[in-house]
Amino acid sequence: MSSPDVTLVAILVDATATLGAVKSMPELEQVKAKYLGKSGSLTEQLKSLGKLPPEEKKTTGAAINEVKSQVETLINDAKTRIANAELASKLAAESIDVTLPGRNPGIGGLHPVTRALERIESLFATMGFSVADGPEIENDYYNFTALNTPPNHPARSMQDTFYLANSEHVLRTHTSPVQIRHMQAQAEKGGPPIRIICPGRVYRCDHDATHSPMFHQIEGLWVDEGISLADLKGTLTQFFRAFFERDDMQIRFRPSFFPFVEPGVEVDMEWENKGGKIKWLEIGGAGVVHPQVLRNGGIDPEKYSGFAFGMGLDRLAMLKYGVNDLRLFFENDMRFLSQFR
Ligand code: 2NL
Repeated sequence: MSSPDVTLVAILVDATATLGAVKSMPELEQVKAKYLGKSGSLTEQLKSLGKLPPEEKKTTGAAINEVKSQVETLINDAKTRIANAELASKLAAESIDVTLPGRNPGIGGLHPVTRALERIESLFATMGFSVADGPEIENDYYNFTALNTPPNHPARSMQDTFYLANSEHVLRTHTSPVQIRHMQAQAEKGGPPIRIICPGRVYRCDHDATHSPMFHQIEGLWVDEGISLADLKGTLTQFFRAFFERDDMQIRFRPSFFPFVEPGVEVDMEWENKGGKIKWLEIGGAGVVHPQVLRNGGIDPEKYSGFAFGMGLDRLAMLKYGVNDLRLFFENDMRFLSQFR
């Protein structure tokens, strides 16, 4: 066996090199055990002290302890170095580059039909109309009977109307039932004046390029003493000119028939197509509210009269924003919708 001094120097040289190269905490623990563990080289040195003659114990013991404390210092240095390196790499991995542009949260925008609706609502508001709504599932009475629709009318057929399984309820085919309900509620509160528009989803058994089983309608109703067809013509002409921003737009009223009005009219507007040709475009229906419909709404037709109208909201949005296929409104394709943001 070599002298303790030579061995101690060898241990110190070895520890300096090994601990200088250690890269991780687990590795450091292993290296530490190699020198200071239960059977580590320095521990073995201390154990062998007992075999030495008493006069050598003191100096050799002091030498071993000196090396031991140097190895401990090396271990602490390595620990600090590894901890710093681990922290640095963790910080690098988690670093936030505050100069990067922010993530776009995609704030979205209003659907073109909603945009058209908000525009229509605010235009009618300037003429004193408020907005009313009601249930999309209606009973036969409010959807048909109260509107003077005869029992055998084709609109009542299952070909045209979605019936619920109980066959008493339907998906409303127009928003007129909202107006009946509103007249009844208003009758309880002393009757007219009534000036409302009723926008909303309506449903019909129809599906092709120009028809969707669900679409949007907007109806309007003005009931008071002395309201006539002249008020209807003025109100709708004013509305269409404002909506399409065409002060000289011509609106035409053609005699027509709907069970809930008398007289009834079809409303056409002047429209310039792509070739620059002026055409008449049918845009809605209207009329003077039938006396029986007023009675069904709890209103005395001897005292009051009114006009009502209905038009397709989707169609108005298509014309306003130049959309040529109704189905685009309901497919929710972002390539289409994002054009309206
Ligand atoms: C159309 C036809 C119309 C009405 C709707 C109505 C409502 C009540 C009383 C009387 Cl409560 N009339 N609404 C009147 C005439 C025509 O709509 O072609 N819509 C797109």
